[in-house]
Amino acid sequence: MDNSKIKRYTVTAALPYTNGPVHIGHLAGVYLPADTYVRYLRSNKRDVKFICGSDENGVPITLKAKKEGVTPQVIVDKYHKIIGDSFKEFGVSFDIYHRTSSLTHHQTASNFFETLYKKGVFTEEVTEQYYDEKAQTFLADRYITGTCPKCGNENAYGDQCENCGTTLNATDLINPKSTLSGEKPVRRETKNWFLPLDKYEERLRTYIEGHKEWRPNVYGQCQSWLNAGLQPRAMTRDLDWGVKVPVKGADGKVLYVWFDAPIGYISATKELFGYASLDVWNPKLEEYYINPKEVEKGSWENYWKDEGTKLVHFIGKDNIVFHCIIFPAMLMAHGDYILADNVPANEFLNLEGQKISTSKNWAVWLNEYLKEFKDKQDVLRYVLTATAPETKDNDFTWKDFQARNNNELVAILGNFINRVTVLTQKYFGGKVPSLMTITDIDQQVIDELAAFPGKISASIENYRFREALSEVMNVARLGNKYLADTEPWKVIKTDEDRVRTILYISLQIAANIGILVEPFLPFTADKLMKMLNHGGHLWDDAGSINLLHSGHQLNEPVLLFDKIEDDAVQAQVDKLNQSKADNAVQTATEPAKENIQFEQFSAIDIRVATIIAAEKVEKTKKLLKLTLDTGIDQRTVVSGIAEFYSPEAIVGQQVSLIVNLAPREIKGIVSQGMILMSEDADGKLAFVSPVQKHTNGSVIK
Ligand code: B3M
Ligand code: ZN
Repeated sequence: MDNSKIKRYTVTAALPYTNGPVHIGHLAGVYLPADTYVRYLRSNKRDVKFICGSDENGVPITLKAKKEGVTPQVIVDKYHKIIGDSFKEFGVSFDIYHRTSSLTHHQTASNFFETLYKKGVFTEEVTEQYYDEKAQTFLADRYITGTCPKCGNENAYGDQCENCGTTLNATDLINPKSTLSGEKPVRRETKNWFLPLDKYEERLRTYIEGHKEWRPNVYGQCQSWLNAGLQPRAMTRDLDWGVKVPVKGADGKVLYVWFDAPIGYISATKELFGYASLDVWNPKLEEYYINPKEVEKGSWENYWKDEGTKLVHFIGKDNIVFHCIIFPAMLMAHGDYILADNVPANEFLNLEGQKISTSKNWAVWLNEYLKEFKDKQDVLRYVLTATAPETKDNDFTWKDFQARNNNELVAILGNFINRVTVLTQKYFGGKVPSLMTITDIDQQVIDELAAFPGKISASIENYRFREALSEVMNVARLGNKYLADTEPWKVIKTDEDRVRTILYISLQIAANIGILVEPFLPFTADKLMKMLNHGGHLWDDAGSINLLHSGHQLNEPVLLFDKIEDDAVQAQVDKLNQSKADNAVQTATEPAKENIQFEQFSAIDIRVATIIAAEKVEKTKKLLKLTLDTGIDQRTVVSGIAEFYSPEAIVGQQVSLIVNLAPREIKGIVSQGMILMSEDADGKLAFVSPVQKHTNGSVIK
């Protein structure tokens, strides 16, 4: 969008599902770039609203509630608070953090649907969906598991097999099973309302192709959706949690979560402007982000319906189609709204070489990080921006975290600020000295400094936050180099005026850093500005060497950053390894089998027996031929334990034997029974034996 036409900005960050806390992947992918962008705009005195909230509808929430045996409301209340707190603690400066369970949202989403319905936008279609007769409910995709037709994974979901990554329809699954009742679901007809995306294909193509400046990953994904041809998509679901479908005959149906969630941006904006009556304000929210008595003046509609508004959605790459195809189609169908000018979606952040996974607890949770690295929000903000997955997936490692803190924040940024402020205290009692004669080397530094704000602006406005942050660090590098070249600590012995100039210029560099670093590291900027006893400067002031006046008194220097020691990061690595170990156990453990009746169990005759002879079965690797004393008789059993036990070692060993298993012939030997073995995650076998010697023939029950 042409900069001169922009009157205001609406910046949204994806609404997190309230089915768990947020982790570093969320922060790196969405909330930090969005916050940096918005802070930069504010520093440029632009009119901007930064919108977010909790996504509290949809199956992810109901599944979590089922799992924990509580109502969805309990889940959303819990995580809305945890997530909101994390954002606040990390300085993510939303103008509002709203929630889609609010009345304002239900009304807004419902009205939006109704408008489209009345315009005749939707098509009604009756389709067959799986229905759980026992639980008396239609089953959303995630409530159905079964065998993946592609890879044979027995625990594939109705929408996706997490083993091979294939996208599935619930009806593709072999042996589908309801996760609610364990029953086999039946197909039943149900009516839903579909958004005919195909009808918007041409307009969407024009829209997308008008934005060739979008990131290649975003633009490319949109192209491939369009090229594949768009299909009508159901905008309603048979579910009892969410926004009710405001149409006759739609009992028991709610809006598809991806229909209502993006409307959540609009309802949050409405709420921000005091659209709702006071009794629906959420007291918890006000405490976070806004003062209810000072609702914004003006109209929310300007931020959504005026052509002079630049709308930007920050999201993760798995949300691209919803923000670039489906939501724009909804907005087009409605007719009153502007479309996004950019959708800077990030790729994924991995953790120590593996995909971040909530279910495997392979993550760094923000609420936990803050307990373990107190007051180090900006260290994480720094590392996550410096390694942001802007163009490809990236990896977060604790070693890199430590290295970037120690070698960059401490050694470059912290060191420069510390040197300047300490020297100023030492030589001039903490007062900004006067600028005396300017030499060539000074002028060069002054010129270089002046060029930074423009460069950094260009990077931020093009959503290249990594690049922008590395330029901010270059300002500190410039300062360090200037001090190293001019050596004020030596010159002080011979030429105090020269040192005045050097420190004057260095202090201006420090104050510039305070402005330029603020969008990225707000806590550090704050600390630095307090140290400089200064504030109120905005982006436009950057580049100048007149920010701190001669004679201005600084405050006592404090350290901006401190070193992170090996044991602190080792503790984090250990914690992850523990998750890995816990998971190995969980994933290797066979899923529990279905219940059996007691009669079925007692039909199995298990006895204590002693191995009295053992030999290898020829031409096999795994088999031993054993002779057993069962207390009833002596018999031969063939057992696949040769890789774990040598024949000599097990003579005399007591074991548990199923004595009434029908005889089977194995490699020409008749095996009469089966020895019970336990098998661990790695497939290792061990005897299951009485812990003290029992008479052969004793019954195991
Ligand atoms: N809650 C999906 C997610 O967390 C979804 C984003 C909604 S943005 C309107 O990945
Ligand atoms: Zn599969």
